[in-house]
Amino acid sequence: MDRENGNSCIHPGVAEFKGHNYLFYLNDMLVGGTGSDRSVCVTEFKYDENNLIIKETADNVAALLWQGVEDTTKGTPFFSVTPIGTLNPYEVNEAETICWTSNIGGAEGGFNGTGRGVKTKAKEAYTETDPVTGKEAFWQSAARYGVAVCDIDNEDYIKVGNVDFGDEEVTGFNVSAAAGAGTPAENPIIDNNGIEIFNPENDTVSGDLEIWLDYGSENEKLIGTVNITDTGSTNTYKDFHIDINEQIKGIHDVYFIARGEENAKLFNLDTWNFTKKEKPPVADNNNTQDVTDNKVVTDTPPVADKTPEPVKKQSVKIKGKKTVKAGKSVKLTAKLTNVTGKVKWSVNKKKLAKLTNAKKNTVKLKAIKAGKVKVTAKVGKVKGTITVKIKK
Ligand SMILES: [Ca+2]
Ligand SMILES: [Ca+2]
Repeated sequence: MDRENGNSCIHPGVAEFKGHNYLFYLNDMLVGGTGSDRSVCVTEFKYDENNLIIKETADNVAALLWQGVEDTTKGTPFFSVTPIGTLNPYEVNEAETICWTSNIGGAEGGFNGTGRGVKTKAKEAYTETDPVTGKEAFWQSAARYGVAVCDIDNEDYIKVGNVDFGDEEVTGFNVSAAAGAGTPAENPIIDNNGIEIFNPENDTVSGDLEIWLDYGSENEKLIGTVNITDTGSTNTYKDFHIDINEQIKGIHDVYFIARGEENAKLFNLDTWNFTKKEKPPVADNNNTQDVTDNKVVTDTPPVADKTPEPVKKQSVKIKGKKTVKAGKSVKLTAKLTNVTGKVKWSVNKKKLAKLTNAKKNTVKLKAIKAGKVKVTAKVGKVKGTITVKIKK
């Protein structure tokens, strides 16, 4: 890949997971990001026959725009990866498991002061003398005590992708959170623009955490709100619980949206999990046998398993860049879930854009004139659409 946004210090690392190779690195693409205020990124890569990393080209770079960011303030696309698994919501999940974070109201500010989205920090401060340098070192604290989410402003949200609820009666939600009494900072650090620099140790003021399924889609649903109150301090974590009574099926994106006072940090989050109604154990009638006169008599005749096959959710989703300049092309990919067959592509305004090079699951959209076009991918009766904006 090319250097992103001129960033020179990306601390990269590679990992192989489930047969995929991933590069983790840092860039400063987010609002308020600078050479030293960086965000973590991940992209998938492949090796060639000589075990060298194949460089990404403009064609196979999938922009992250479909992840919910309509524009990048710094102009260049950035990367995402296709999910290869699902998250179990009934296990205790770290709140710092984040697919995406931003602010639904678009509050800006970044590193200094109120920012779009959340940050993470070591859950507890901890220092010890480094045996090599003899100096006080604090960097082990996250490894020892874990990580918490901080810098949570009004309307900041955390998106957690591909959460598989199965088909369960969801009974509740637990979250480990911390909030203080909102005591003003004793020695705030003010930057050159007069803005208070964010200090993760400053006090928080309490607030609400809303739990949404598929926020922003036509199926969005608020399933509960946790009122997070003063736990004694901004670093004292306590468990909060709310009851939920919802039958939730299948895979959803979960959004945690913070609500509360403006211009304040509301609370910190450590872990969360949903609870579900335990299903009664299935009575095993078929193996009860009486032996009479050498004949095997079953108490109850074996019953054919009449449980219908669960209906699998079918979908066609189109992924790709949502903005393109007239004269340029963009590659769109149809992601099929539980459907098979040929993808039929169509575009609603043929004067503005045309579709070429249709392959198995991809098509090239050639932008002709400025405007908005809707592209549809249809497989049998299941279809998905994407709106692409063509700029002059
Ligand atoms: Ca924030
Ligand atoms: Ca945590």
